[in-house]
Amino acid sequence: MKKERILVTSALPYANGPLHIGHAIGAYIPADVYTRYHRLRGSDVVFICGTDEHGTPIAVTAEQDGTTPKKVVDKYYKIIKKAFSDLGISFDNFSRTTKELHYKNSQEFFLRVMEKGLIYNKTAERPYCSSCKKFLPDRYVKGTCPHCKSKDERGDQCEKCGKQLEPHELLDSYCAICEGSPKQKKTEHWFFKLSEFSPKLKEWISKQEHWPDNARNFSLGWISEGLKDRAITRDLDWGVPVPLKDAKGKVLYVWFDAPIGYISSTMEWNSKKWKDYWQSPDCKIVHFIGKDNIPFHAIIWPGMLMAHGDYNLPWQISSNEYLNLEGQKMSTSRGWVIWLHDILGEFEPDLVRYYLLSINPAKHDCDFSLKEFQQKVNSELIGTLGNFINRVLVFIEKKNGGIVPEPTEFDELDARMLETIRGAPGKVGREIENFRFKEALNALLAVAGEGNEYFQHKEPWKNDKETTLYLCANLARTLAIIMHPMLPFSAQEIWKMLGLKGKVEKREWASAGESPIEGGHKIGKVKPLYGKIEDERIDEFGRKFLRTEEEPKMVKLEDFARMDIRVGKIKRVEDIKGADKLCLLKVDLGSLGERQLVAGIKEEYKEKDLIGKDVVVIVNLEPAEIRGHKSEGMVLAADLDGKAVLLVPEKGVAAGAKVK
Ligand code: B3M
Ligand code: ZN
Repeated sequence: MKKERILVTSALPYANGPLHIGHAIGAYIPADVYTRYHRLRGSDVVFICGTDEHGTPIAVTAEQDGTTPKKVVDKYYKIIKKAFSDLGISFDNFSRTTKELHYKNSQEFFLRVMEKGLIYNKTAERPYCSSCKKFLPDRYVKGTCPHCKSKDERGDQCEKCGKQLEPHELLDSYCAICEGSPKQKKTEHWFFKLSEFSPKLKEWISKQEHWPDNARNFSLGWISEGLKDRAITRDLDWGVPVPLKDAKGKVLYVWFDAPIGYISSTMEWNSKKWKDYWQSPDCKIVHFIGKDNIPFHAIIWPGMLMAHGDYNLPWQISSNEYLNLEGQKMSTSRGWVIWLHDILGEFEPDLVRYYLLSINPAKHDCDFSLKEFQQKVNSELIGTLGNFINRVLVFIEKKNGGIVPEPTEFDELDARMLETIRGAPGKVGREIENFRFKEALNALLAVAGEGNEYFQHKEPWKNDKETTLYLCANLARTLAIIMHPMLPFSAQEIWKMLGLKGKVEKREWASAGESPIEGGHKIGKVKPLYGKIEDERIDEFGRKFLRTEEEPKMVKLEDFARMDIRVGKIKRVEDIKGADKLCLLKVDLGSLGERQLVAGIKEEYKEKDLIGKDVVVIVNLEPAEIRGHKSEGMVLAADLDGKAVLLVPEKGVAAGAKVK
């Protein structure tokens, strides 16, 4: 049979920051599962990616950090590449769009489409910042989204409602660098005649019945609104230069060059074979992306490819919905995010892959919660899969000297177990082939669950153990193969513990349905597959990496000025009976006299350390009664992991001195 030929791509991440868990499950883990599966199937599959290093995302980051775009991309290319490798994302090639080959490809692509009369130039008005002395394309300009009225959105796309934007559409726009208000100024740009492709794209997309609803419905909806020509150049000095004499200071729009990066990365992988994937009509190109990238991959990119004419159109576009974090939208600017390097620094990659796949937001937005991560890993992954493997292998090691016994006769349960082994690759494989990754994980767990039940019913500690252990050892091997796409690290661990040679990834998928481990086979050294995630570990992780505070609310200077804050000297300390945390302070506030305050510092400070200490007190807080004691103000303290640390003036000042 002819091998299936597939090119898998994952969206090229912008090299302007590290990756977080939302990225990982959006476009990378599913693509990796799909690719690893097809490798085992013996498909002719190549997995391509790289960093997207152009455009205003990079240029703005560089300006804000006071550095150069080149330094930004060099830094994040390394960080991103490492995170992917730690997570086990098995790209065949991971390139960068700043490579020479890619500049050449993008410029040739542009010229080719222009020769065909599908790119034209026109003078247009664009926002210009006169204090920064530059045009403000895309993310250089911010303002209010005209659709959902969300504030401080970027000029290319609204994060809140997801709509594509043009910089001039923003309301109350301002320069992202100096916050000045831009003026409209004339400038020349080159436009791609996307409008011309409306009928062709519509017809083509209508035929893609195998596309998921999100990509297909969205695209058809967009086309029915009428496609407009798109400016594909920008006034910017960072990017692929427009290859025309009269286009000085202009670069290609990042969304024009980035998808061409898929082709460049494939060429870089193999300078001859790339054509088998991009030009041979039997190749299926599968793009894995996040949902905000649908318009580019389902419409604009196919339109560009139709215009160019020499390359295959995508076969499938698999995109995930958003991942929330503890019930809130993730936001990198607010720090409400879990970075991949942080979570991978603390937990094994397969635990992260497992949990993310188990909540895979294919159809709906999903929520990442640390407690659920802990609970699902402990009860499902360890409780079912890890438990089966450990139980069986420890039993073989302890009760049979590490040797898989020769089977005897098969009873009904044994025969059913043999069927489970035979059917397992089909059950999991079907789901992966249909891009149903969560379901594939569930099918895998169901097979492990059947193993547990079988072992329990057969009671090998009481009855004849031979056939049971023989079948269980073979089922463990089956599991190692069928879990490899999803949990590649622990699949290899099982392989080793089973005493099998080589790499599990070199096996054939269908062979997972066989039982080739024979009686007499010696297994390897057994150790627990995964360690349980204890409460302390997950709490500690949350404290360290999940900033729970909201963005500070702005107050006016007048509001602050209304507070009367003074330095006071602690004169006496009294206990409050029955209170663990509270004590009573008598504080000298100079001209305001002595005041009594209730303070929550009993656990942290002893009486003798407090007497004579200068502290900072809000003195015009409305008096309150706490535990039967009057409190006329508040002592200020900083929070150190839930413990109070008193604020004290850096030098001696008189009691009653104002804080301003
Ligand atoms: N860099 C957008 C993103 O990271 C963009 C994807 C390009 S894929 C060709 O969300
Ligand atoms: Zn400015």
